[in-house]
Amino acid sequence: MIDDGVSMHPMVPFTALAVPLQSGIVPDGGRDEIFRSIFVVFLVLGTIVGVVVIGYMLYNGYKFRDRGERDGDDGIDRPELGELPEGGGGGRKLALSLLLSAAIVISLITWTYFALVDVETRATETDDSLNVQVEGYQFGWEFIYPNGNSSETLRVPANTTVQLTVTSRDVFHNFGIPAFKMKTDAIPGQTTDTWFQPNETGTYQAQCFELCGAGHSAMNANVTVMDPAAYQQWYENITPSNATTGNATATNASATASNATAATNGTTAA
Ligand SMILES: [Cu+2]
Repeated sequence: MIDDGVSMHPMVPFTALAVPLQSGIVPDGGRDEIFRSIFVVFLVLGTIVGVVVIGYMLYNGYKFRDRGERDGDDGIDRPELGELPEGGGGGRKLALSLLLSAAIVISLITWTYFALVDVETRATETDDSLNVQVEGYQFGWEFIYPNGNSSETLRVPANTTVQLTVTSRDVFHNFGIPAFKMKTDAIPGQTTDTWFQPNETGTYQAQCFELCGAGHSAMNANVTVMDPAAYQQWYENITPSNATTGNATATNASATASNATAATNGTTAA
């Protein structure tokens, strides 16, 4: 596959761009996994570079230390005050260190670029992902699903890319779910696209990240990541009136009960 891309194909630049995305070199998965990979790679490389640089500095500091009377005993030619260093090997050390740093920095930039391109582009891809509209208002969030129903709790199936179209009904807000490393503007009259991919079921917190008024600090919403089968069942059973509670059976049952009571009362009165 890689060979095909590099041979005489007219689309070589694009194929070449796609290769790092599919090869597994660039992290895949949820945004949290991608950002964690970037953090770990930078941490490890930074630690290695730091250890090498500081280690080499300490080694030279020790090797060329001032030994007073005993200078010269160990056969090391120490620099004298005012003497210019002669350098070794016609600048080979300098060239090597420049080349190494350039290689490390360029590969890091390229790798990070492709990891972030994936984060950016997945917001607009339309595959079998779930699309939810998010509307912010003073002070809360409403989540509108493809079937037109809405809820105050964002319910999503696990292991699915969830694409969000975010907007606001009144002032500037900012919708974010820290657990999924996702945060985007909610601006009236505009929409912003973003995505996240939850992999574990559970309840997470979404909140507003832009000071929008007196109720800003309480502008939270629960994000419930459900087992896909349970999600499907919930999704198929919600109706616009009871979507908020997320408990279709209970609401229908109580509605039926009150209707029955009304009917009975009616009969008695007549
Ligand atoms: Cu807000």
